[in-house]
Amino acid sequence: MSTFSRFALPVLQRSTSAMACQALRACRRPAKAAGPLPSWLTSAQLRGHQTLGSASLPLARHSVRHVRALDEDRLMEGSMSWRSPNDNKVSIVWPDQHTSVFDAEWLKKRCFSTAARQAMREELFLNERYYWDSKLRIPTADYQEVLHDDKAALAWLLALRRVGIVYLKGAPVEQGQVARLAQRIGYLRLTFYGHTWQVQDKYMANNVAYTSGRLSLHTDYPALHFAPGVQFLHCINQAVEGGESEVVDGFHMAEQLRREDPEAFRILSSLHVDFTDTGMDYCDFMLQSKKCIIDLDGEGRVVRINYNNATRDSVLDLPLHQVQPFYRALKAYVDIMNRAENVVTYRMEPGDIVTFDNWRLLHGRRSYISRPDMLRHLEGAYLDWDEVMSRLRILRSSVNEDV
Ligand code: OGA
Ligand code: NM2
Ligand code: ZN
Repeated sequence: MSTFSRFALPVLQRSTSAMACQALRACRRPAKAAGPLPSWLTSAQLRGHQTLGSASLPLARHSVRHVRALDEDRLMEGSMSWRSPNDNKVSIVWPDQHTSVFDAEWLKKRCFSTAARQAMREELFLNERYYWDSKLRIPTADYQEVLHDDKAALAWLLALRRVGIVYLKGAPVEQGQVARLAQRIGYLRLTFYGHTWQVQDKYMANNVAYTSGRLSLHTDYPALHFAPGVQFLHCINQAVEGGESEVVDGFHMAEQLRREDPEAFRILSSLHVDFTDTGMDYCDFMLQSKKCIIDLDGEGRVVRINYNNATRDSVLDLPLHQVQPFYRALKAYVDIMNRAENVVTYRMEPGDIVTFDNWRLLHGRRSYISRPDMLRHLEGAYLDWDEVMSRLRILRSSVNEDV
């Protein structure tokens, strides 16, 4: 394979780079800066029947026009020859005279050039994000359409991935809807708080979320080393007063921190802090975890935010000289996320479901007046990104086949 690939690379590079440019142009639209939403993600478009050809990454069809060997000194040696017949196949005659026939498109997708690998990675993982600030108009779709129409479901999941938050309207005002939505994707993520969980002001609350108090901006469940990737919250009953929701784009904030205070960014993305959660719900639990507030991948890109003051442990396992730098760095990040220009505020009404990327967004709620006869009630559920991305890929191929 490697002999073949090294030989194939220069031959395929011309057509592949054209393909990659096209894909990259498509990716660049959800650019890493706040601004107006790309047209395919506006609420108006999501509400209607969006055609998703423009939202997926187009891999144009190419024919193999000509093939030539460049500087393959050792590898060529007359040991292979290429044919590019009109059926868009590439044939290789190997030194032992057996022939391999490849579909040219299949082969191009497996090219080792940087651009081709980037295009393929983007097609599979959709890692390019659209960053936003307080000006965001949250993409909105119809709950029933998402359940019954594959195009609407694909538009929902694409926006969930790119923007990180999608609002669904028109759900029945009764429990069970977040589970139905999870079934549309695959299955939900069970945690110690149950398959789904009821956010209400509860007697002897085992979590600050189950009070009528304010929840400052947080991600859910950093006490789990593998925190849930996606969260659904369905409003069944809203408070008479208070209870508004707030969200910020944690990735966008992290990039602001990286620019404005690189030392704080370095500290938050390298020091591990402790999270803890003890109690009894689905069953009894005593969780401990160690996480960076900002998780990076091998190439230094932000991939997950872990931040929840309610479960950040008072045990801080750091050498003394790192304690104050850590708090200074955390404050720098929190100051950015509390800037009015970064926060989106909305108020959920019965029948609304908010779906969001729990690895990326921080969310909170204002305190509310709790009345026993008008109990505020949200039902929540978690999913993981693997299952969501799996459904997104399936929908993308089936919807694109129908076009
Ligand atoms: C939670 C949460 C939001 C709300 O339960 O973790 O963030 O509006 N709830 O109650
Ligand atoms: N609830 C809402 O990290 C957390 O404790 C998030 C989880 C209780 C399921 C809250
Ligand atoms: Zn929460």
